[in-house]
Amino acid sequence: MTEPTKTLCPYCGVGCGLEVFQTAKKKDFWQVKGDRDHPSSRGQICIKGATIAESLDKNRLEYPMMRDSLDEPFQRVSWDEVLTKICDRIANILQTRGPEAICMYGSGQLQTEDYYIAQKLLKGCLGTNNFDANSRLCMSSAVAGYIQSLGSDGPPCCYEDLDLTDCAFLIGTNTAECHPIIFNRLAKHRKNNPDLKIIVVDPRRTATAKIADLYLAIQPGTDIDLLNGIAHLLLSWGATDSLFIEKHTDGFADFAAIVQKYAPELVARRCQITIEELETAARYWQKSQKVLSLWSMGVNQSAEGTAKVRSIINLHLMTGNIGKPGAGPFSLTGQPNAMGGREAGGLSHLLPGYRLVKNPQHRQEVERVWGLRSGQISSIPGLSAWEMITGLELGEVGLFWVVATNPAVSMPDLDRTKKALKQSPLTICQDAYYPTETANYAHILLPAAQWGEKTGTMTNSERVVTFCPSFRKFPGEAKADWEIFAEVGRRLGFKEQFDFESSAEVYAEFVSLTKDRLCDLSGLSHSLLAKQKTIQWPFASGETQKTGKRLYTDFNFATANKKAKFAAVHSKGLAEPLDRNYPFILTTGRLYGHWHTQTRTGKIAKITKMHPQPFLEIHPRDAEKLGIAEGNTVEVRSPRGLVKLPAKITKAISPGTLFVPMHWGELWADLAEANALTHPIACPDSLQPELKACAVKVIPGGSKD
Ligand SMILES: Nc1nc2c(c(=O)[nH]1)N[C@H]1C(S)=C(S)[C@@H](COP(=O)(O)OP(=O)(O)OC[C@H]3O[C@@H](n4cnc5c(=O)[nH]c(N)nc54)[C@H](O)[C@@H]3O)O[C@H]1N2
Ligand SMILES: Nc1nc2c(c(=O)[nH]1)N[C@H]1C(S)=C(S)[C@@H](COP(=O)(O)OP(=O)(O)OC[C@H]3O[C@@H](n4cnc5c(=O)[nH]c(N)nc54)[C@H](O)[C@@H]3O)O[C@H]1N2
Ligand code: SF4
Ligand SMILES: [Mo]
Repeated sequence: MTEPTKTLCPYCGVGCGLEVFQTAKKKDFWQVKGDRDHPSSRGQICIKGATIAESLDKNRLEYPMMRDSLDEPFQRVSWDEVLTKICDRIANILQTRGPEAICMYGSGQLQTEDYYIAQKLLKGCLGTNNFDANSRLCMSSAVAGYIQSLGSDGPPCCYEDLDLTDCAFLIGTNTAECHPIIFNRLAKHRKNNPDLKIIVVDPRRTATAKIADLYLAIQPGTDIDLLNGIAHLLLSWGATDSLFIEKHTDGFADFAAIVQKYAPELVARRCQITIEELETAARYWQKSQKVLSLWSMGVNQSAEGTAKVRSIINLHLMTGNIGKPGAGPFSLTGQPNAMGGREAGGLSHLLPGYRLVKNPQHRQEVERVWGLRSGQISSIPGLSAWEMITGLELGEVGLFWVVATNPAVSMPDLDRTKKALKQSPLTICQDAYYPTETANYAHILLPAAQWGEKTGTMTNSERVVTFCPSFRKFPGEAKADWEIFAEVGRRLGFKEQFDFESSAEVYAEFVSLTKDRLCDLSGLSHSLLAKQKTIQWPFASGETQKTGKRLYTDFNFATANKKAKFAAVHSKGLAEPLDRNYPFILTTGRLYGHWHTQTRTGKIAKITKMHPQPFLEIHPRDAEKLGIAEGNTVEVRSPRGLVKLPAKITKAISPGTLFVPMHWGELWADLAEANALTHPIACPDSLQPELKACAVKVIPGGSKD
């Protein structure tokens, strides 16, 4: 057996440590086990991590490919030819239309080094902030909520808090299936501490709800009613931390005034829970010394996502549950390096080091390090993911460069998305695999080296950075994503800006831009990480001892006056109201074994056996009313599209609500795309679309047309 390589699981934001090794007998055959030394997972892994090696060599994209139009087959081309074509096009667009016609759409599955070089190329050298990532569909409400309430992005908690809390408040998260190792840790704490209270808030009774002391099956979109309702009771019971509110927060009076309006009767009616259930939730908050809130897409993917996040933080501020062990508002990141992406400035309104495009000082600081003239970085936030789609519709986008994401499955309103993609004058799809649904809409395919083939870093939900070294050769002519961007930059004349010999040099420059920022990683380097394997930030240069565990332990927040801000927000409910034609709420989400659009997990027998086909969850009462039996093919329509799926009749879903998993795109099944139905209406602050709810109708036997 070879010496194992310690690395990070490239799937979810839990960020489990893996050890990858090779049995000497078989070349390029890899096995994986949990890394017992990794502080975030201590040797545990789930089925996705355990089977990752099986996907490494299946259906890889190995060579650059090109075609002139979407109805032609792809032809293999050389890197030189394809890069010449891309650079000519960029130069032409810059000359004729300006940089705003160039867009890159990236991913929380890139390494930090890839992300950073993409920012430098687009936002720095080309002068457009049109870099957005699939994190827009994922974490952007959490980012906006943290910034507005606490002054900066950055989850304040760590996984140790899972062992120390006396009340875990899980809202809009199916932790058991989507962050299983975090769930296991909480379940273990529960076993050892029968006094621990667990509240789960989700319209679906998921596997997560099974460990709940209190499960609240709220109506989709009523989270703010519930959160304000809990605040109302705490306030009326005098269960607040007045000293904390007084010394460390602003805006309490306005918040309290709003909350007055959320009387238990009203809240219970809107959420469709009982007053007793609401009171029990508030009692758990009141009685606990350390409340830890965990949330994910049931909160973020909403037209009021930022307000939902801020309403969670409100409860923490009014009870002083932040900046101390076992307590705090803890958003669970979805992808393995969505956190690193945020650090590197990987959304269209951000710059590296938790900086903002709109802030002139921030722009200057970045321009200086990038060796650019003052004013080169635009002060206008770039297009968000969905705005890139509408930009294509309007003919405003001349080059659409998609990297490590599969928008032809994961974007809302797929019919509209696909039509827009067909209108694109030039789409580049830079992916590790072929085919993918998005490749069908591309003119150029660039083969990317993936996890295990390039050396870089990733940051997990608890701010732990893990070194991910390469252990396997690039397939064919694939290249690391950052190398592709750097080569384009050099060819466009930015030789000095992209004069990097290795990803270690890229990382060194990136961390220098985090000095004295909340996400201070300036003490990190590839060489230190190669030795220590993991380091939690903040970790400033010159640091000798660990400092990274929790943020805001001195209760000095990242706002100008160091005080956290209460949000006074009303509940608005769902963006798309139900009506007689579309009387059901559809929600969408994930299953334990599959990863997103199945580019990897769809090829792993153990996983496809676990989840053989897509389905529609419907409550027995609704099924009976509509004459639907288990397994019947049912058509579901929204104003935008349709799916036809076998019915899975279950009490796990609330009456009036339906669920479809998001994993089946057009390569994997016919008429099974959850996003054929969803709409793009987004939160006005975070621009994150409401992928968790749309209005639909159910046609039991299928429609005639
Ligand atoms: N197995 C697996 N794990 C994954 C992933 C994967 O693809 N597969 N992807 C990763 C990524 S990128 C992400 S973002 C995370 C997502 O992790 P989660 O957010 O936990 O997963 P989802 O299934 O998308 O949605 C969570 C829950 O939100 C609930 N929900 C819907 N509407 C509402 C509402 O209005 N209010 C509340 N309170 N809840 C609501 C749904 O019923 C669902 O159970 O998972 C990560 N982990
Ligand atoms: N209806 C509905 N839609 C959703 C969601 C939902 O809950 N409901 N969730 C949303 C969320 S939270 C997310 S995160 C998105 C996820 O959606 P996507 O990002 O579209 O899903 P993935 O399948 O993870 O796509 C990642 C792609 O990157 C490729 N890849 C992997 N590693 C590398 C690499 O190193 N380099 C390159 N260049 N390519 C690589 C993979 O082959 C794959 O094609 O979906 C969003 N869409
Ligand atoms: S919990 Fe997430 S990080 Fe851990 S092994 Fe599973 S998919 Fe990988
Ligand atoms: Mo995500």
